[in-house]
Amino acid sequence: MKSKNPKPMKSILSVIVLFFLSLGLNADNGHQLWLRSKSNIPVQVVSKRSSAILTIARQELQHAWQGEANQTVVLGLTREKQIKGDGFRLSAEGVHANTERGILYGVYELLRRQQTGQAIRDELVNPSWENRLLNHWDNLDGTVERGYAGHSIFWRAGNDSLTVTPEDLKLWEAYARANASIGINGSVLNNVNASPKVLSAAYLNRVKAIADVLRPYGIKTYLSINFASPMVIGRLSTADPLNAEVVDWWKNKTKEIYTLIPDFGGFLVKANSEGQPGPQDFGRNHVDGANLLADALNPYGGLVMWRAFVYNPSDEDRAKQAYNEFMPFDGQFRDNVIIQVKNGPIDFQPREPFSPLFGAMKQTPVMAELQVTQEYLGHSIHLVFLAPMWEEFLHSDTWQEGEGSTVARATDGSLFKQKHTAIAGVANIGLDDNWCGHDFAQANWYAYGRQAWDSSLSSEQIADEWLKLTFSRSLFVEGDQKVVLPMEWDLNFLKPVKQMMLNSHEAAVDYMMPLGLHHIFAAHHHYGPGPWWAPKGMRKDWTPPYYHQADSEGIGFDRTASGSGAVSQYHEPLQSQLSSPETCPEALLLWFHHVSWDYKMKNGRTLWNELCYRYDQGVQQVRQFQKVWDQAERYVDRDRFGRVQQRLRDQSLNAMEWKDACLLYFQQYSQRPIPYDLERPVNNLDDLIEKDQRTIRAYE
Ligand code: GCV
Repeated sequence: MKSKNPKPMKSILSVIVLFFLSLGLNADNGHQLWLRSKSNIPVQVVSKRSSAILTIARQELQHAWQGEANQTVVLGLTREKQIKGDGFRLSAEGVHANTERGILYGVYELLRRQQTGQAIRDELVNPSWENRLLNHWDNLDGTVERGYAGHSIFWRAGNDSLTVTPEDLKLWEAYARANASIGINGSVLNNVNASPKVLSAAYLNRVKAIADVLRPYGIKTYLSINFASPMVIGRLSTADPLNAEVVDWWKNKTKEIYTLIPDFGGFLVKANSEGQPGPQDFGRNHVDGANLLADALNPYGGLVMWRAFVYNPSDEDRAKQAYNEFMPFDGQFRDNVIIQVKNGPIDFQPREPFSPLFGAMKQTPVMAELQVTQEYLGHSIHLVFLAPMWEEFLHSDTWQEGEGSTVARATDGSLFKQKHTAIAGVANIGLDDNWCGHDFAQANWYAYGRQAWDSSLSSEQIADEWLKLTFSRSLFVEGDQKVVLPMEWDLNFLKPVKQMMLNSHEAAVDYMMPLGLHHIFAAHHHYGPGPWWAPKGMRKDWTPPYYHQADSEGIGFDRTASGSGAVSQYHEPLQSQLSSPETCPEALLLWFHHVSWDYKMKNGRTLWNELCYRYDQGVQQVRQFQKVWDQAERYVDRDRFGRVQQRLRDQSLNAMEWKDACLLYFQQYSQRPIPYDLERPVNNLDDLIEKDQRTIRAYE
């Protein structure tokens, strides 16, 4: 029947349209990261020069300007001694820098300050490190080692693996823009477990295509190389770094790369580590290997980043090995070699002391390698904001040149004369719509860039900026989006969510490996607990019992003079401080000491009870995060809210597994009750072990 009155139909239709529109408002796949701001406010950008970088700087201002309408912003090149490298000067006039890259960074800083409500005044802003890199552990078949956000954005398998598509170009450009906005100026495009194929002509053409997209955003392209490449793709009979043919092969290959990519950054090398080839295979050493590549790169200004992540199944404590292997070479590397050292002496554990190589190698530039991807911190399921961990690390005092010789200062050129300085972060980026798998993992990409730019930034400031840039000041009620007063948003969303982020790393340490425990995760995937894992015949230094050393007396790795002696690698007075359980920070107690179950902690509890309380506290914190997030629902679009809510539920379940697994397993040794005021385990140890073994079987 025809409606007598067409109006209701029209209004039904408009309601349907509105409904879908509001669904649209609520659909946020997170792809825009922290670069959401758009504005119609006109701005007059004045620049005497024009170039690809300056065009981007201008467009960014026009796209997101939030200052006075029609204000003039001057972008100018200058020659000011106080401005270092990519630094810039902000003023009421605009941005001045010694390089175009500096101008671009200044523009992003200006816009960030507008968007986050920070003051813009005359200021000189210099970066902490000259080279601020992301390391991608991306394989040429598109998989990403320790990647939890989908396949590689650079590589893929299949017939079109080397075809550069318009989608590739668009994605690479969005990636470059995000990096530039936080000051990252270098990308290593492939895994350190490197395929030699990346140096073949076909792959180098793709590298060139990527480099061409990254360049206007000030980003240099680097490659991880396989030390045996001259044998595998060059068909030489050796890769001996002192062999003349090998030397020539690297010179020619380097020339080929620079012909395609004149601003190529250099090579990252994992050599003689975890089965990768290296100079030791030919009776040579790290200096021979690194200097070979350094000489090939030197004419073009390229760098070698030579990793110190080395360890063997010897009797020597793994935590001591990199120091023992590299210290004798101090001062022997070319000045375009930088030794890349993971933050801790073992391997990106939830908490480690800093590697003793920082500050100790005084005549060789050393750079830190941080892990942005959460290999040991809950993959892209757990919400763990890593800035506090990196802040703690960068501000750790090595004492190598007296008090205040922080890791940051020992690597940024302010303590030692270094021709080049750098820092690297292992990326957490993949093809997932939101780039990082977890919407809050974007904050770790952001934080890495910001801390690499300015090591003095606090985690609090970084979390504040990221939240303001990533979530809009809105209320989402029944699909309808309304702008809210800043005060309301600050109080109900910003404050609690920021606090959750700031507490999240310590919470993860507590429910995974508190008080200095380390390396007790499940084999292969490194996601859940596995303190029991020690199959017959397995290398001891790959098994958790090697690290926790639990027995009927107590728990922890004795690294004092009566144990492995690893404390001796630290400078006084730190060495003495770490040597005694009374003065060792409790957060690192079981890293350096084997202590009895009844050892009295500073708060009066026994070690066993404290361990129980810590595990419990970690779990309770995550339960609390769930409450914080659920209360934030009104202020977040439905998509992102739902994704984070689901992950927090999974995190809670996993945190409980960690707690139950570790406490029930260690209880077999401690023979003491879990304090009765704590929640009882909800999992059986046998079930957890069986579950772990099933997963391991799936890997093997
Ligand atoms: C890229 C750990 C990781 C490996 C990684 C290695 C490294 O062992 O589990 O996946 O390999 O560190 O940093 O080289």
